[in-house]
Amino acid sequence: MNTQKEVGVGDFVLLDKIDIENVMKNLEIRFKNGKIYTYIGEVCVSVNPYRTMNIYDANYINQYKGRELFENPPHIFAIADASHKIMKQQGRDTCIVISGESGSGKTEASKIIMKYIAAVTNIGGQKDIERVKNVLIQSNSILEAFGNAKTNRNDNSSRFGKYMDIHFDFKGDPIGGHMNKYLLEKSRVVYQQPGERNFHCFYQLLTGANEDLLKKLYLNRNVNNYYYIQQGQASKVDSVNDKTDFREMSLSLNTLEFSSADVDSLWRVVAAVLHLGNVEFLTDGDKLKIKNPIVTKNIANLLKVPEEELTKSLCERVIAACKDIMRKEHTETEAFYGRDALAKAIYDRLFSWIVEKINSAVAVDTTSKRSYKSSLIGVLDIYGFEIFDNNSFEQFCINYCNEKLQQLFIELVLKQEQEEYKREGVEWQDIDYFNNQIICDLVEAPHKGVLAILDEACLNVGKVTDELLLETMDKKLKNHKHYMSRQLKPTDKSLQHRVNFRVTHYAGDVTYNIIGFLDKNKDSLFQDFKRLLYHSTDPVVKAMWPEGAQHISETTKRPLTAGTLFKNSMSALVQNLASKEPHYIRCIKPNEIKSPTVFDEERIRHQVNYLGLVENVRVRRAGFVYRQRYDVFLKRYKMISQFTWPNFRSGSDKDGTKVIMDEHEFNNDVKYGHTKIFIRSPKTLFALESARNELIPGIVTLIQKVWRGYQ
Ligand code: AD9
Ligand code: MG
Repeated sequence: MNTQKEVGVGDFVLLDKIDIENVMKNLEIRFKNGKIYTYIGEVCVSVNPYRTMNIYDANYINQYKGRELFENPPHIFAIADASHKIMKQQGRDTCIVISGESGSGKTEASKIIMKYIAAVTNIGGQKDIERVKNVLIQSNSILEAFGNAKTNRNDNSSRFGKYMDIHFDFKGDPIGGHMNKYLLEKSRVVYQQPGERNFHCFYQLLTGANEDLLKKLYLNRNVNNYYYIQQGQASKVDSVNDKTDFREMSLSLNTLEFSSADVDSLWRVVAAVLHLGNVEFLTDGDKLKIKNPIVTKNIANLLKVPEEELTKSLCERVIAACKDIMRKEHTETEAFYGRDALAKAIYDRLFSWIVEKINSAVAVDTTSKRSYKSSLIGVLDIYGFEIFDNNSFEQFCINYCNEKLQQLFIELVLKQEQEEYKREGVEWQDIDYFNNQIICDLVEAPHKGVLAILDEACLNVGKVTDELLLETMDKKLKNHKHYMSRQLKPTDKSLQHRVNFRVTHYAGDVTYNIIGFLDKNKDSLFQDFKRLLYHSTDPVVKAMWPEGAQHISETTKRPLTAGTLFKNSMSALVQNLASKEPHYIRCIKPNEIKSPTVFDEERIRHQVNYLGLVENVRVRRAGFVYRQRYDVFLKRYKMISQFTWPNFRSGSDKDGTKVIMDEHEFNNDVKYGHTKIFIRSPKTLFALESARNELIPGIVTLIQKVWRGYQ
């Protein structure tokens, strides 16, 4: 058997001394021994192994199924099982929040959880439940094709946030689900940094589609022929096989009941985006023209709109002023801007349409008896904290989202844990931790947060530039500890450019480039495009643009900005998660080079620090390694005392618990709260467990004897 020295401890609270050095040492020993999971109580820390692990097969599933956390070595299955158990036994909604920086293993973790849930449910093999399970699992390849991309941090980086509710019937079998998605990084459709790719689907299509399909879409296989997908010069990715991914995704589209007409429309829209990137303009005399009209002709065919209308809306816009309707020709810059905005919007709507199709394929049948008394498990897999050479509005939103999740973790795990001790009347010495609420405020506070300042600037149409916006931000935020710009600190090297500002996030300093913030926040699209697409003869395309039905002279309310919509969606998400019984997976990225062996001490130490893991262990340990409601505790351990076995009848569950602890002389290590027992040392817990284990064979024999007696 391996000693503790060789494989470390499975729960950080079992360390002799709790400090960053010992936490790091334990992580390293475990990583090097292929133990990627370690607990902090009920929180699971997961280190990305960057290799295929043989720990997810049927044998492992059986080992964890229905077991308690401490009965087996740490595993993500145990967390999924715990979540499922609570949901099933207590009828409470639970959630699993997966967090960690980009490339740390969140999406893989969420897929492992889904697979586990699918494997342990529907023992009876009922057809409708089997269908739901298939949809849940197969939707991943579609979502990843359209929502993931290679970035410089991760070859399969999620570029949207995903929250999936899985509904279960009272027996614990999945009967449906619903997915919420958060802000897709649509700027990637028209631009990629060096070394990055556009969304996977474009490369999958060009590599995996048959000649017939390509011909119908006026495409050829050469990625370099399409401006929108070759800017990063990284179309081949070692760890990605576009051809097999295309096949898998196409099969999934079939399973999910996308009709052949749906699939046909889907690829036509994707192809139209590719062609849009090649549309160029020229000024002939003083008239703006399309330089390559054959391309617009193809796009018009693909989107099923009249070619002249498409050309018109690319070259000019209609303006309604004082009931007069006029046409105004674009400048070349405006035309390119409009073209890119159109490509982004089309792709974004396509993605939303796909998500809605998946949702309807997996929707709970509310008329069925099964949906009666259902409860759910929510699984959250978002885009992780990220820092690139050039960070824009999207990184700002992504990193803000991570701040919100860290805040939720602090609130539920560090703060409420300490509050629980107080509430239960247990003596407690407070443990300090960094509270990132101050950074959330910097972003979201009404009137004075970055998003509010940005919105105010967006109201001043035409007058405010990104540079002026930065000046206002500097004025309003100059005293904030977590905000800095060059204008405030001209000597700071990381702020070389006048257009940069820096936010000190919980996970590190990020320098953002303000250029583009206003545009991306306004997120506007010329009305002409909306009307054009609404009048498409393709029903799928038309349905994506309902607002195009509006007449030009109808005044529309100013839509909410992208930043405000995102802020609202984050606030709803956090509220939703907080209302459920949470489980946490905290993912760690071991190195920057995707190596299965390198334990990059500095990078990991940084993550351990900002995730607040040491504080988490301290709260858990200085407190109590184990707490349990008296009724549950008694049920598990009543067999180890003659006074409580088979039933305790001389008092409350709390009294029964005290009798057990008295008899085994554990009282010094225990506090009795109002509703729960708190045990300080793991040794006591182990002693309780071994006392129970020793008795189990005896009990089994006894039961066997009784059973034989009956035969
Ligand atoms: V991002 O925030 O979406 O950019 P994630 O989702 O945290 O990021 P992801 O799950 O995509 O990271 O993991 C990155 C890569 O690490 C995967 O593509 C795998 O190659 C690798 N990985 C992660 N977890 C595991 C695992 N449990 N087993 C094997 C893994 N490989
Ligand atoms: Mg991901």
